Amino acid sequence: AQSLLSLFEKPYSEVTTPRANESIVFALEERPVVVTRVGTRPAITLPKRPDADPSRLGTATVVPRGSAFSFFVSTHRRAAKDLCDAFMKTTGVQDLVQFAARVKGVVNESLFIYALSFVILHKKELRNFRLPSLVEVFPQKFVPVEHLIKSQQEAVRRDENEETQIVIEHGPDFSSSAIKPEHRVAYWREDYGMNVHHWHWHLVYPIEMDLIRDRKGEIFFYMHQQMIARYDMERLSVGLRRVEKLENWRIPIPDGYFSKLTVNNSGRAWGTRQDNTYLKDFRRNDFGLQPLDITELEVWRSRLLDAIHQGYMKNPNGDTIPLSDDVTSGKRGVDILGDTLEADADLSPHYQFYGDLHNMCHVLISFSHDNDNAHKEELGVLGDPATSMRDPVFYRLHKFIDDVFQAYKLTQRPYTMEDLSMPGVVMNQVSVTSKREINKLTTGWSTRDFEASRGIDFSSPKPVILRLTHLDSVPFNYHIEVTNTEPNPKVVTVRIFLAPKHNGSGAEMPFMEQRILWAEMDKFNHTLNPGKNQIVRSSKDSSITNPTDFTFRDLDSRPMTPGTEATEFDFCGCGWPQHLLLPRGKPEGMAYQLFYMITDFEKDKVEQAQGARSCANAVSFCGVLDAKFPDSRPMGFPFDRRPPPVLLDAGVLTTADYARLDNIMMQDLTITFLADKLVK
Ligand code: CUO
Repeated sequence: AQSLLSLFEKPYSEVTTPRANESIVFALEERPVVVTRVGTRPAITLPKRPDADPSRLGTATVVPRGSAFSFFVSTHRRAAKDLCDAFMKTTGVQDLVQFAARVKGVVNESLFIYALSFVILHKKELRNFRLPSLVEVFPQKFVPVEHLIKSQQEAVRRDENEETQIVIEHGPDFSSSAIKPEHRVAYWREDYGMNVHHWHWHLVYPIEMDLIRDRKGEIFFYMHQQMIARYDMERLSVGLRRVEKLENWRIPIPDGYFSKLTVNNSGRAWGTRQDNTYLKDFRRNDFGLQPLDITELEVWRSRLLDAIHQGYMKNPNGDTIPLSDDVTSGKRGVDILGDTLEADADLSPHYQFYGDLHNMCHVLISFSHDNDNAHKEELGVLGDPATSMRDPVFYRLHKFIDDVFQAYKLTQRPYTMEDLSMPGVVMNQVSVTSKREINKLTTGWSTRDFEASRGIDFSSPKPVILRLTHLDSVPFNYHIEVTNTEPNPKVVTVRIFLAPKHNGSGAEMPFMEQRILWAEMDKFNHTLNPGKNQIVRSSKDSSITNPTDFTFRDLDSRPMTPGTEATEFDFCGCGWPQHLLLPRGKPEGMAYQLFYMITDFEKDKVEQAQGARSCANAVSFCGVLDAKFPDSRPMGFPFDRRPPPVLLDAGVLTTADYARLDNIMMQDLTITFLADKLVK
């Protein structure tokens, strides 16, 4: 198990052993493989064996080593599938480790880590193996290279007996100045945890991988919609307007982006984008892709919008595929739309016709600085899920994508009062408490240490620490008092959402404006006894968060026992970072609202096959591995649709009008940002 973990270390170094005779170990099938971390001793490359024969790897080698690997590029997806297939065919942990150790020096480094992570999630015997944090595997995807190089030089200069550790500090103000307003949210866009989450999300919901993931298209819509809602909350916290969709691809993109990150260890930089860059027709021939014009993107978009407004798609045989979220069997319309728009060539009803809109938008924007390879420049950060959320254009693109989904959602019938209410349940009181304060929450800064020397060879015998500053919040509890007016216990689902109380102009929002700002905070089941019930729920148990991603050191101290099945499984890293559960708020305090809703678990529940492994965290964003999504309602319920006409008839409708129902309640609260280190 240890050697499997070691394969994640130093992706840009050859697989090496410190002593020549250790390479013999690799030739003996029955012996465990020892892949030792490289110290200061000279490295020795392993001999190639026949089973590392490139013919077993399919197209996996088409992605050049040392360059970017992009899951948004179809040829790279094919390469990933071929490598994952080869890894999946290995028999047992030892075989995987031996094979992977040989492949490591042959295929693209990011692709290698992707495929190794994929196989760990999907191979039964590896189910309780946890992935190390991507921050430690690829520090250069999180921290500007100049900081890393400085410490590399320091490490070389260091006396062997020097006791103090080398610490690279990286904070929210390192990569941009205050000149451009967009940089006010840089601390959030460049947050390591959020970018790690996005990488993991695309790993657990990959496209074209021969995997059956329940409601994959729908969760693509929902998870990304929620990220936009949270981005908007963050923007309002720092006095910016809500993000505007990128829908006119013929005018310049006002905001540029310069990540200062590198793709590999040799200093190859990610592509950058100047302010006011035009999108250009794709004309590169180094990716195995056909040329693609912006016109084509526009045609795909109008076909998708036609389908949405007609209420159906057509497959290549001309059959009609109806799009509706009210289905009793088969896929919801939003699920089909997600697969078509993302797009997944295997699941789109007609990939040739509806195209590859979202993926190719990522690609065209990523290459707007060098669309024809004239400058031999690398892909921009938008091309890699581990870095794409750093760039402001990510949110403008995904706001556009979300708008297409919302256009669809508005064609659906509104929920009825029956859909929204739950007879026999009355919510009496709700509040949040944090450090004895009621309805007052606090955010500030915290730091987290990673070992950069796990991912990069600093030629240092001691660990090189990477200390990242990030937004954080003081934990809190929800208190809910509910009366069950019926004589029997009842299982219910509690749904909690957060939104800003005011829009960018400082006004309270009508329902339709606030609707897409509601961010899920938690969703859980609870059994209500007859009479009054007090529910206390910790913010740490949120349905969207992953409390921590494991460092190598954490994993070193909790070795995996191969073959044993974990009872609970946490998807090895997928989940919104706990430290970003709350938006920043303002130093003077900012008004937010919490929305609480109780629904009948009898209506929400989903029959699962026996033995479905539960994802311990972040079920709402990451689902359950090899099982159905555990909530039968459309994702985003009850905010995914227009309000019921009966409520609308009552006049100007706000979310508060929903709270007239007995099973729904709202509560105002304040979030205060202390521009200082947080004391939890
Ligand atoms: Cu996650 Cu576009 O799907 O980045």
